[in-house]
Amino acid sequence: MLHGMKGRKRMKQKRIAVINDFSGFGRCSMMVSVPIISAMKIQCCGLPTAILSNHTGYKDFFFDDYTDNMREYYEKWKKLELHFDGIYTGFLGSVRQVGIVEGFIEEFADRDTRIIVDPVMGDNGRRYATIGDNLCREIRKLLPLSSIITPNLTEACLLAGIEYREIGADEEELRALAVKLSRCGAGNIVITGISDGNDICDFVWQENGRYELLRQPCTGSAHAGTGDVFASIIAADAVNGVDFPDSVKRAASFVGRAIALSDMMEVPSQDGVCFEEILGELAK
Ligand code: PXL
Repeated sequence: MLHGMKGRKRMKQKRIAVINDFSGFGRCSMMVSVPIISAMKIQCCGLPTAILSNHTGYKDFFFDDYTDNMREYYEKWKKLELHFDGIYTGFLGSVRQVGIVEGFIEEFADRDTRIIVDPVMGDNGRRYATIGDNLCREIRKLLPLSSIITPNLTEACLLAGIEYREIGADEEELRALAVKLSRCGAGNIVITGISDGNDICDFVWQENGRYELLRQPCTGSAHAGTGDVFASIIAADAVNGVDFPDSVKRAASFVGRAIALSDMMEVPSQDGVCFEEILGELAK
């Protein structure tokens, strides 16, 4: 054991700042990112955007907007002279938070910092309860700063400013959508969770214009928080230097298995996926 530790000591551990809400119950956002990114041997540091008792998919929730505290909070990180190999942004609780995130990136990112933007705005063609028109428009401003974005189809349409419809796995339509997002400044793009018959597909667009549609059999029912599980794996892999399409395959496979297990264990769809059961696999 000592020998192994000695070897590890020489390798510098990577560090990701996660800018996301803290929803105490429901297996999403920070509660998902911290265990997953940590399991992948990266130090995870959290800047909360809001504190919720449970996510907004439940009928009722406590919501404490953290906008007014965020700058003062991260100024202390500046004093600590922290550096991040990755900055991963998720759920934003107010329009002003977009400017705060831009400020954070300006302060903490250098040329090598990977910026993962998960534009958390909605699902199944509908926006989440707290996401208004202005916030939608504002979130677009983060695209030019991104190395990777991870929208689902609903979010990709909202970002591109087009009407949501079930495109399915039409590669030409998905390519056109990715081109639009790329023209808005996005780096690598993965449009996640596209339903096609009995399959779930992810459309992967790389900055160099290469694209592919990845497909796997649907393993079970839709659960909350799967986008957060997915994006956390993508963020950790990105700072670990994993090839983007390989990373998407790994994230999709992990989420697929977590969904299957959640159905087997009868986890209610709102309560997220019981990823804890297989978290150890990500450490390998
Ligand atoms: O999983 C996305 C998400 C994150 N954070 C909050 C949410 C949701 C989805 O409903 O409500 C607060």
